[in-house]
Amino acid sequence: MRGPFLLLLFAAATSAGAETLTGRLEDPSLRRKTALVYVEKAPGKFAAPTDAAVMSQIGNTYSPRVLPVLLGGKVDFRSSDPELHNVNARENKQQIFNQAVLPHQGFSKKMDQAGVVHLSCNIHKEMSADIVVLQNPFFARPDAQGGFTIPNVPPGNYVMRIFGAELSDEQRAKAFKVTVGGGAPPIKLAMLGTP
Ligand SMILES: [Cu+2]
Repeated sequence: MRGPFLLLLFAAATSAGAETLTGRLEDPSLRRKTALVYVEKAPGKFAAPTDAAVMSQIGNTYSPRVLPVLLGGKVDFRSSDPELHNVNARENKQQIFNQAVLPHQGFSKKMDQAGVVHLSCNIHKEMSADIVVLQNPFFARPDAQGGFTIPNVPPGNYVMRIFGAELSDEQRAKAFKVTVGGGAPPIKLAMLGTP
């Protein structure tokens, strides 16, 4: 009884026909600097988790340095510091909001536009972070060897992108064309085309 029952449970947890996307960053410099790999756009709408993601201000730094959130998701900005901060949020050089954060206080914002939101603090120039607002949940943080695994991706052709604070504009803008399913091999991401 036990074996077949578990198998059924497993099948129900995966969407029909979905594949596991596995891949690797080939260039050593990409491996060092990439915090996030993600599918730019996938068909369908994806509900954001109801729980807010958290961006902390602690010891005059933002933590985490790169925060992925799903479009429509909420971010709680929270300060653990005894001094005043603010959150100056810009996307494509346009200011989205700029809000003061009193010591040990915070506020929430809904992220309703896909893209990279850069955060700074006007009081502490060293404070810097990015929120990557994603259209779909197909993203991963690569491991130290550059490997990544994204489960439950519907078969198809996609554009993948990479993000990291230290990546160049060219690296951030690079569109990696990938195929998922149909026996396609693991994905290799390299700046000079896929080998
Ligand atoms: Cu500050």
